[in-house]
Amino acid sequence: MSSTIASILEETRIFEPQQNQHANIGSLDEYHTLRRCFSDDFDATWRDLAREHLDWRAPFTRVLNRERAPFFSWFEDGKLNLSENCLDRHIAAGSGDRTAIIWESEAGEVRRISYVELLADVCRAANAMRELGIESGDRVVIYMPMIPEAAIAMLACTRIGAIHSVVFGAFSANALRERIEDAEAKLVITADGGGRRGGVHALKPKVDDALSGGCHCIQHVLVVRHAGNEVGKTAGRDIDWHDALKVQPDSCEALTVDSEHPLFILYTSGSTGKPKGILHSTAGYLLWARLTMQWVFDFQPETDVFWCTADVGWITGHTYSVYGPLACGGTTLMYEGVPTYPDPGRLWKICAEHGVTVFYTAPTAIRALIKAGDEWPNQHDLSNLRVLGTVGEPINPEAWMWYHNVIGKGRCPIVDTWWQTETGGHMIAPLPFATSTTPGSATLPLPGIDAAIVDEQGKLVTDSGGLLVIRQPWPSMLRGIWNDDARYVDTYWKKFNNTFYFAGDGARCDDNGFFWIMGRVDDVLNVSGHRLGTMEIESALVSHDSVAEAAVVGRPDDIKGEAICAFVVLKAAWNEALVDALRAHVAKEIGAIAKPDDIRFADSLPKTRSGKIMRRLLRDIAAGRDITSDISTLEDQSVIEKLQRSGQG
Ligand code: 7RM
Repeated sequence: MSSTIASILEETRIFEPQQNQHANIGSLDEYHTLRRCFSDDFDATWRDLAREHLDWRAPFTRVLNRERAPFFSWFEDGKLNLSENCLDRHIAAGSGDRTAIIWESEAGEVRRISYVELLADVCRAANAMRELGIESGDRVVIYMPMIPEAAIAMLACTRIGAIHSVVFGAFSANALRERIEDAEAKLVITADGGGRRGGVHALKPKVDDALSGGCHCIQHVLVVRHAGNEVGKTAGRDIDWHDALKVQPDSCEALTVDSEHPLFILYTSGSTGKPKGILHSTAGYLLWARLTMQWVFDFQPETDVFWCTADVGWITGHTYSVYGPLACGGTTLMYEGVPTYPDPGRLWKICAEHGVTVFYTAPTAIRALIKAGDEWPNQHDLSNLRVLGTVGEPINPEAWMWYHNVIGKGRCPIVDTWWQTETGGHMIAPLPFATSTTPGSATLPLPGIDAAIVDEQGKLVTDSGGLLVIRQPWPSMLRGIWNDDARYVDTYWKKFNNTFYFAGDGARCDDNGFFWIMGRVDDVLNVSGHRLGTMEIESALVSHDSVAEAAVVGRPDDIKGEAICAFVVLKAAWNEALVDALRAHVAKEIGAIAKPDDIRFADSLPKTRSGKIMRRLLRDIAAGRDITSDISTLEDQSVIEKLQRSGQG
């Protein structure tokens, strides 16, 4: 058990919610009433919410179809367009001049884009894509820095029914190629580069590299000029985004699609080597993005300035940097740069300058900023903040208390939100003016979400830890894994006979019914809130010429939550240069975020007699802990001592 989890379990402080008459959900009674609506009539409650919160081109006739469980469909026969719900709808309601996106670059440049301007750009981009032959259902890969064009490209896809797949800019050319090929994308939208730590992070060269090694499905590459770095141009394939858009009309008829029309694919790590293409569909995802904005962030589109620091390459960036705020007609802030540039006060300076009211970030960022010292936030006026959120990993009570006192000055509720790429939006989280909070607990399942903790047999557990499951479908649930129905069933449903969704997390429920998330129970690591598969990193390592075998585990890290520790068996003799070479190799195969923090060399890996790598044992060794696992099945007992020594010096 990590030190974070240990301190969480001893936590007893409780913070009562403040009174707020203007809150969207202003009391625990209201929360329970809404929950009761779902337990009284699940379908009718979802039906009413979907009718009220989305703009439909044609009404749906059926709320939830369970006939093909665990493949579910929601709001069948309903027709709508997502970009119309996020843009045209607010303009028609008179909010066209409201700022949709505030963007700030690392160098301090600021752009403010109104709903009217955003719609015009989305339409031009949609028209340009249509001219390039992109049709409804085609896949478009977006590989961009955090600039408004990333959001414009996403919305433009939805305008014409194309399915986007955003690939995080820090992923390598090889990782990009793998995703393009799996999705069989026709188009890549990228930029020359992005601003990072005062320099330029070049993206287009990585696209060139990815495409040179395959990706025959790609017909065109649209390139946004942004960072000003020199990039090559392949005639006939590469097209300048600005040139393509400026000749297009600023209106574009939105394609009417079915509720279940695929909206996007987002690759995420699982417990096998190959990333999974998580598939989301239109209406259900959009409904939940909007509702959770209103419930969990108490979002008030007329007055709030919402800032989610996540990159659009992650689900958090999809739902809470782009779709959630825009579905509500509010203002979202995008920052292109690192949180500590030019100094550790940067995030707080942005909050002060743009009057951010709701701020959402990851515990890892909070921990890094605590280390920098209180003088940084204290230099800035944070009085506009009213709700604070965290996501991505368990938050340790020390970080929670600092966030509460130093950033929120004791007056902002903290919403610790548990959810996943697969869930599309928040699942377990406090409502800021209704739920009492306690450091380290994500508190209660949202209305409509039937979360529970069960044992390996699927039996409810009450007073101890167990596996987190969701017992009823919800509208923003994943619809499958792209091109891999069997893996969808195997990963999420098989464990409990196709009746419960298995999240892959361990959790515990306390006497108040509050949920405490304990972390992954599978071979998925959470490094700085980024999800990485151990096998993914292992396959990257063994693809290096010198490596015979590798095992990767996590070990606790004060800042990152988890650090990556690799145990490597070499084919040939060891030499000093290998550590750097292997780290660089992993960066090339996956991306810098997957570089092992520790590499330990060994003669062999600890295995059971049936040949399974004993990961729990490796985790103890990586953390420098006493060995807690049963080693009686270990084939060769002498490897333990050698492995322990491998970390010294
Ligand atoms: C949104 C996101 C999902 C995994 C999930 C958990 C962990 C996320 C919390 C959390 C404790 C939280 N999507 N996780 N939120 N653990 N408390 N509030 O992160 O697909 O990238 O990762 O992240 O293990 O299964 S994700």
